[in-house]
Amino acid sequence: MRLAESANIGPLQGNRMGGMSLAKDYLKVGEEVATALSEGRPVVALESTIISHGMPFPQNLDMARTVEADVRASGAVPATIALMNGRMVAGVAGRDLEELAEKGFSAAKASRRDLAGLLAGKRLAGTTVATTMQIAHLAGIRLFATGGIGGVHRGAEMSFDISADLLELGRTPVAVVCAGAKSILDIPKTLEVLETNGVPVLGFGTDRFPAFYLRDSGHRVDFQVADAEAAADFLRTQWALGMGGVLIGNPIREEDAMEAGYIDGVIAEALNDAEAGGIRGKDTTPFLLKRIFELTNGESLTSNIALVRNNARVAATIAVAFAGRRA
Ligand code: PSU
Ligand code: MN
Repeated sequence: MRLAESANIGPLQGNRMGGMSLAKDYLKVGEEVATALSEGRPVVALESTIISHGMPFPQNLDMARTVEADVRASGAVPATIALMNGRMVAGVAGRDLEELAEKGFSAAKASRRDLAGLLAGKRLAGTTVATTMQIAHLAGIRLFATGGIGGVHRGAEMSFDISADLLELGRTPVAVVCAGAKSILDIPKTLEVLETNGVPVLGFGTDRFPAFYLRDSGHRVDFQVADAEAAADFLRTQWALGMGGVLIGNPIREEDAMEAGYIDGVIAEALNDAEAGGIRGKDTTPFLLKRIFELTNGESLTSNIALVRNNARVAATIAVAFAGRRA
């Protein structure tokens, strides 16, 4: 079955302006990733804002390496994605990965609107879910694992702060495996905006949308998929129709989850601190994550790493199922 072509990059395509002009001219795919893709083998994209802005050094570097190993152990090739030296890189490795982890907040955070500016400026940047989806799609990668997506912030009716992740999911045909969204966000509004953008939300082995540190947000998903084969069938259908992204919620394992009353209190305090500090825009999510880490004495990080690993394994098994029956 041929997959419908996506017009994701739109006006850039076929628009020669001298020198580099096709989006793919700005793309560097690592050798191992390129070989796997050309042979139709399963590949899983991994984002890097979680490395630069989501976790402290050196645990972020350790997490990045461990998650890559998890993807491999589940039968797929990992492709960590970031911006480096004017290129979108799919397959960041070795010293480059270390540099991104060490730089932390002094690396840029690249969402969709930042992409051209950061490439033109040859900046080092972690890519958000939105930008990682864009780059994965350009490279030909269909599955992507992360921790949590960005969403509609609490108080968005005043601030209008809605993550570009939700719009990207509507337009770019990549499946994002996540542990739901944290309650630093307004989860019901996040689900509404996903619906508006035509994004199906699946529950992997559950009918509940997970809430990151918690297995259940109290909200339902649109479709429950029992296993990787069922998820792969869903994706094949979605993309045969020429449709965009899919969000797959994979709940944190029971033993890694946090206690609801406790984490809700911590999140409320972090939100107060953000308000008091006048934190806005793209700084909001990194600030809140850092505060939650501090307020829990690092306990949130342990859960966070556990859930990212869980998502990487599930994304890899879905990638294997997807590649299997496509071949
Ligand atoms: N949620 C997390 N950890 C993260 C992020 C979200 O638990 O690291 C990052 C992801 O890269 C996500 C981005 O795409 O924050 C969303 O940022 P914003 O709300 O500014 O769109
Ligand atoms: Mn925002």
